[in-house]
Amino acid sequence: MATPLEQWVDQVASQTQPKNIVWCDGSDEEYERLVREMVDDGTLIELNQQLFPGCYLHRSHPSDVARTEHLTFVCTEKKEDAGPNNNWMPPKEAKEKVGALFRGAMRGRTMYVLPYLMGPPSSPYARVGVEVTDSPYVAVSMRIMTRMGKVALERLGSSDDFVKGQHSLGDLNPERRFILHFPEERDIWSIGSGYGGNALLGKKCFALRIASYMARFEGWLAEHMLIVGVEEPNGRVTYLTGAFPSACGKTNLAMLVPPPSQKGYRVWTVGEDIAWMHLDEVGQLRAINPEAGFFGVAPGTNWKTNPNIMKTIQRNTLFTNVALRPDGTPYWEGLDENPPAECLDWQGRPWTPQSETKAAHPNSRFTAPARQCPSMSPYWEAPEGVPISAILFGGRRASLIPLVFEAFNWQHGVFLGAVLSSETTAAQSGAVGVVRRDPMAMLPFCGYNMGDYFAHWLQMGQRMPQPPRIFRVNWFRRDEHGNFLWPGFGENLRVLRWVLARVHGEAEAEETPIGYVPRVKDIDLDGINVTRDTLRKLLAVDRLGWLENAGAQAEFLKQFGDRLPRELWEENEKLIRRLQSSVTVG
Ligand code: GTP
Ligand code: SPV
Ligand code: MN
Repeated sequence: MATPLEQWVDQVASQTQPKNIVWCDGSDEEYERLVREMVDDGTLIELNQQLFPGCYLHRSHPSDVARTEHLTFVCTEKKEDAGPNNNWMPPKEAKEKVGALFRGAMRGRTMYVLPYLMGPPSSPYARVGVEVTDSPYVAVSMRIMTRMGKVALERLGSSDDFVKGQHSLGDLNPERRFILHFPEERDIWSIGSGYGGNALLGKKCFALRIASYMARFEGWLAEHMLIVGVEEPNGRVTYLTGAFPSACGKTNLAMLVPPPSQKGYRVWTVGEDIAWMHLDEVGQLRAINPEAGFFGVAPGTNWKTNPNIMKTIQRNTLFTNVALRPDGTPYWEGLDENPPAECLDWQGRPWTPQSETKAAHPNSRFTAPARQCPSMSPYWEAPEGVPISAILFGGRRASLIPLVFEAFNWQHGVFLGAVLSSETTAAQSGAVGVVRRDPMAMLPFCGYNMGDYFAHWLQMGQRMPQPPRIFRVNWFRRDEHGNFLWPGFGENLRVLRWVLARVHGEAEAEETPIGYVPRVKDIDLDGINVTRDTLRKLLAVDRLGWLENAGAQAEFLKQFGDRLPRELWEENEKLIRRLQSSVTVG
């Protein structure tokens, strides 16, 4: 008798007609063979093996460089279950329309079957997915990003408890590109893109969109969050998670290196993009990182801003859409103070500092094994996860949003997450720098109606005797000349220290209409080039600006109609009342 997995693979094969089928076991030999084949056919370019052993460059199709949210769909039976936050097609229509594109799509190509595990192998929270793909680049990337092959097959056995993902490069034409999710059947169909979040189906498609749907029914949370442990000089380690939209600093915060003046502090990385969080038997929220690798943003990454990731990506790393220097090493904007005199840009064209285009694509990325990161926590694969004491919501905001403030309570914190806003980045196709609301940094990733998602968050709070404290952070506030007011990166530790002190009841704060804001004296400015005056600006609460903002928040929340929990609407009303009374007094 064929297993459910074998039956499904047969079915996809008869639909897509590959010339052959390769079941991947996840071994080193298999990885090396696939890499060799891709170097031979030009899919990968070998980098300088003395300086970057095991590292390769991949150039994607120039129209296929970021997630395409307008081509991403959640196909629930009922439209309102997908919500205003998702594009929607009826499942039957979607399968007919996109099924036509899958028909014969793998002719002349090899189909790779990739069984994978999201979560540490020993964790009760780990889940099995299987991706079939005609892209060997996807196969080797999934080997880095997940626990792939034998370990997943062993876990699955002959069960049908796995998330099915079928992927084909198709013809890479955006007109025929679709990323479809069928959360009610736990299926993913992706065609026409080879790019990360569109094609590595374990990541955003499974671990966020499908998993968030499962989590709602099963009573847990699947979130776009980093997970980090901060060790203080006394040895105490406190774990927190942080939801920041794409390209807003999760990877950097997850592996922060304290500046020299912050002696005795240490940061332990557990995860840098996705957190699965469950309640343990005493109602403590615990987080696991479902991934085994990093798919991180290259531009802006250097030995000063993030030495830990720089160490991680010196070997066994795939670079996508970065520039190539004549000595066979990778380059991107912000890597060195001085750009190379000449190189090949991300499309392989000659580039010099005089060129008007960027050398690397703004969303160029690296794919690297997490275990190579020097700051990985000894508990990063702990089966039960790490206990979470605080949750940060952050985004890029040039004005209005203070460096940090704390929610009054869980419900107010959920509200802060629900109205999270950020300026858009190159991580998704479309305009960059436009302010948009991105609730919990999950707008592109929530696999169901966000009104229901907010209700689920509120409910989770009621199941926790001591829910994590919730904070809003913003490293990106600017002065009138457009310069960042806050140096960011390692210096963000100074903000985390206030967060920890609040968690442990060791710091005071000023109660303002928007939440608890630190006083200037509460943030350590020793050994940093930030004046008390600048810090005052960073922490300022512009009451009139906030009143206007509350109006915009109301508009945003309205779209969820009767699916919006009444509590969140009330939080906005209460905010307005607090602001109004303080404006007239002040
Ligand atoms: P995704 O992988 O897209 O989910 O992104 P991410 O949230 O992990 O973002 P990442 O840490 O890769 O940072 C994205 C960009 O923001 C990089 O260019 C960083 O150099 C920059 N960045 C990160 N932290 C800071 C900071 O504290 N201040 C400033 N000014 N820039 C930062
Ligand atoms: C993001 O865009 O948030 C990423 C990269 O982490 S991707 O996997 O492409 O979604
Ligand atoms: Mn991400």
